[in-house]
Amino acid sequence: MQYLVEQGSTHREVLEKIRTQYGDTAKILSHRSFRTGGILGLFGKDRVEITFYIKDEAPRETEKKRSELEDDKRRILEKINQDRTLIEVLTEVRSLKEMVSDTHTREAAAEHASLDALDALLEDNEFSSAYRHELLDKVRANFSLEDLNDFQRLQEVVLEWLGDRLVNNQSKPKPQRPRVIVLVGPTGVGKTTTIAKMAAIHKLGMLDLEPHDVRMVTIDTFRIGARQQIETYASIMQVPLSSVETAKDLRDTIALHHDTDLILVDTIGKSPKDAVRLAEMQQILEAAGTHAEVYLAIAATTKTQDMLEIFRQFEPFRYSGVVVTKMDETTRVGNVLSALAERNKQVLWITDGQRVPLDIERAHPLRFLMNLEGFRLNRPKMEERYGEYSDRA
Ligand SMILES: Nc1nc2c(ncn2[C@@H]2O[C@H](COP(=O)(O)OP(=O)(O)OP(=O)(O)O)[C@@H](O)[C@H]2O)c(=O)[nH]1
Ligand SMILES: [Mg+2]
Repeated sequence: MQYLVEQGSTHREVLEKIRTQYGDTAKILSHRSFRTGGILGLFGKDRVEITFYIKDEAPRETEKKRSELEDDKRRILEKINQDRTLIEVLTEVRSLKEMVSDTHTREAAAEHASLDALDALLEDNEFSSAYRHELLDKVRANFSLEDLNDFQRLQEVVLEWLGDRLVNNQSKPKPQRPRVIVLVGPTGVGKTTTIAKMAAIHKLGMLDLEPHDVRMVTIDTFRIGARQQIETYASIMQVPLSSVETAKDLRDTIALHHDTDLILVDTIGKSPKDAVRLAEMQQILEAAGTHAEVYLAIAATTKTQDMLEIFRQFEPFRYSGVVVTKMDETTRVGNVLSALAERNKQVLWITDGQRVPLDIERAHPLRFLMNLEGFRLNRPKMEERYGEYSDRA
């Protein structure tokens, strides 16, 4: 705070001086009168002195700002009030917004109980959420609210959609000699066992096949146990076996046995993460020529996400079909169906046990559809659509 003093002849004069200079900010503290000049108390002049202080500037600033803000507010309000169009547009936007959110709420409320029930069935069968969404969207697009009341019909149609995705519509490979089938896949999925099963059913002419002249080839020569395993199968089934280590070996073996009907190539189990080894094996397999059919073996127990990753990692082998192994080890097949549908892969064979050669069958949509828990399947209708299916005990 600033203290100041002003003098004058009269009280009034001094006050006026102060007011002119400082306005209302000057606050009077005290005043006094005194005489000045003259001789021996004579001829002197009466004077007045006022002491005052100036109020701090800060409150004035705040007040100024507040009043400025009030002014701005008033100006804006005036502007808005003048601009009726803007107000109308804003009102319109607000009501549209309310309408949209209302519709959403109504739609959510209108989700039919059959859709919830279907979703629960799919989830229970371990279908991936992506495939469940796809199927439910398809139902919404194809079923009226009234149609949805017939849950039995809804199940039948969904089963048909699932089945249609499994139908093997691949063109049959041109018959050639030798037909070469190569089985690749992650470690321990059952490649060697499946090769042995396939060798047996083709040699013996099981599952409506013609008897074939068959040879097995292994490139799994590094692991003693692995070699013994396939040698045992070969000797029990009396199927000739060749071991190859290089691309040249494989090319020579195929050339040497050009009059064989079917050459089945077993490969080394590789972790799909082992990219270098996979690339080495791929180089060897190139020697089988472009006409070799490569199948990917995958266990039915694999999670959807892992299956998708395996599909991706083995893509360089350009496999044309999938063999689903170990179907006996799971009661839920939604994971398999989801992954197959997502990558549009075709299942050719299914294995469901350790018995060679019994536990193998051609993939049939009913094999998967019958495995779905909780779905009511109209078997005669499905067989009409996909052909007869004989389940093995
Ligand atoms: N439950 C069941 N077991 C199977 C099936 N197929 C193979 N197996 C078993 O799975 C195990 C591994 O089988 P392999 O044929 O050696 O598997 P692999 O893919 O050749 O294994 P690696 O060569 O080590 O990669 C063995 O114990 C088989 O008996 C099947 O369909 N169901
Ligand atoms: Mg093996």
